[in-house]
Amino acid sequence: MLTFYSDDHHLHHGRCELIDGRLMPCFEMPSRADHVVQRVRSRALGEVREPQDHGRQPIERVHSTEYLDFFQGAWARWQASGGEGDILPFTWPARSLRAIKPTHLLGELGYYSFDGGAPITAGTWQAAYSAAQVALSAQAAIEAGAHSAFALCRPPGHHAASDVMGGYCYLNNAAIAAQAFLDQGRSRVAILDVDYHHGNGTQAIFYSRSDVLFASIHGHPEFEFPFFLGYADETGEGAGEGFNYNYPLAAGSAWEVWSQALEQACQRITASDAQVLVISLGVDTFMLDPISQFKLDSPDYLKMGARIAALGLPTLFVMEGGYAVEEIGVNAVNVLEGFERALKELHP
Ligand code: SP5
Ligand code: ZN
Repeated sequence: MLTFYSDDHHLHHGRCELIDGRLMPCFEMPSRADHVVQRVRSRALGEVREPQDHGRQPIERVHSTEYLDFFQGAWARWQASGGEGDILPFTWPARSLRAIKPTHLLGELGYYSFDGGAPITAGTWQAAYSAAQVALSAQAAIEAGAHSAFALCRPPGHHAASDVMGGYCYLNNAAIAAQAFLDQGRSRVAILDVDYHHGNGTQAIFYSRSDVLFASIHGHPEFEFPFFLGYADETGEGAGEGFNYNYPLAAGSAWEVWSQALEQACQRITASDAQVLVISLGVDTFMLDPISQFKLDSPDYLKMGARIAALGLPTLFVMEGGYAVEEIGVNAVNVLEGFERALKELHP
């Protein structure tokens, strides 16, 4: 399997996030992607390629121009106003307030975010832009005939909506790639989100559309971030009714329970007539993940990849979360190796 990867992710390194009332070093750190690319290389999964630059246009198919302009220009404005340290929002237009965009940078950041978990640093735009190009380059490889590809994106993307950042995410890499498939002639794409957290951004982007089926398996929003989306009764609206499926699971869920949700999601994908599959590949479902509460073990990721392969669709894997840094490479690459092994058994 081809991997696409850019060293530009190192340009994004937030200092801290608020966890359980304490400021902690950001769990979403550069060594995550470094471990994954090292594992890709040590397992000889296949060639690792630099992304090509597809420009801002395919990103604008998913994100609003105003949002992108704000994000791209935020650091220069911060510096010009004498700001030091990361740009972090602290006020949001929640119920009882008005969602009018302020002129102050921190007000505008509150307008364009849903939590304080997405710090903007000097290199955040460039890192996120390159991650989107990584996803688009892997998408292009599949459009050019590859059966699968791995977009080793960092920062991740699935919490980002059209004009909202949060949850370590700025640009929705999986959604951008899915939209590119549609723009290049595919009529339906399925996105399967296996990250521990609900892919609220991806769901929001495609919620009223029938050209993208979205299915997500995640910690129940009653107890887990992002708390305010991801219930099972969210099945799409308007033309999108029947094209959104959520599988919220209890804390402590291990493979036996998790794999039943996977089976249901896979059956929905098969029934959807999707021509291509995008996997939002988070491995924060791992038992030792420091911020998550599922109990998958490393060999389970091989089985996950095998079940995904049985769908028989061209498949783009897009890296999302996973914070057990020592094991993230093994777990992520296990999904890809399980996928490839199963393909060989299905089509020797
Ligand atoms: C892409 C992705 O996986 N984003 C996840 C963002 C999660 N941010 C909130 C983390 C809250 C962690 N609470 C953990 C409590 C441990 N005692
Ligand atoms: Zn996650």
